[in-house]
Amino acid sequence: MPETINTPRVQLELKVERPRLYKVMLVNDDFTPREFVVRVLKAEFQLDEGQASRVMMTAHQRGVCVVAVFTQEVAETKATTATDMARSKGYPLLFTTEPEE
Ligand code: TYC
Repeated sequence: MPETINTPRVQLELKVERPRLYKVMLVNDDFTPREFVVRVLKAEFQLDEGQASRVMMTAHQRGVCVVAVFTQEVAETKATTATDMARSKGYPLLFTTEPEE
């Protein structure tokens, strides 16, 4: 008897979920110069001058602004690198991360 006859078959259904995305948030403060905020946004988040200025002004006026969304590790690394850039110049500028709804 050939073994291939009546061999039980199992259908495996593989479901791949999209990774949850995380927002990088820019937090306003009273001390970091506007031009420095714009410089960090351009350097770490590849924003152009206009985009960086709008994000900076939104945080300045509303207290906080979403910069961009990434997977968790990329978001956390970019937020840390950008915050460290400011610390190295003595500014209190802060970037945080939070999961998207
Ligand atoms: N509020 C700062 C100032 O007036 C500028 C600033 C904008 C700082 C946005 C942080 O996330 C920020 N110099």
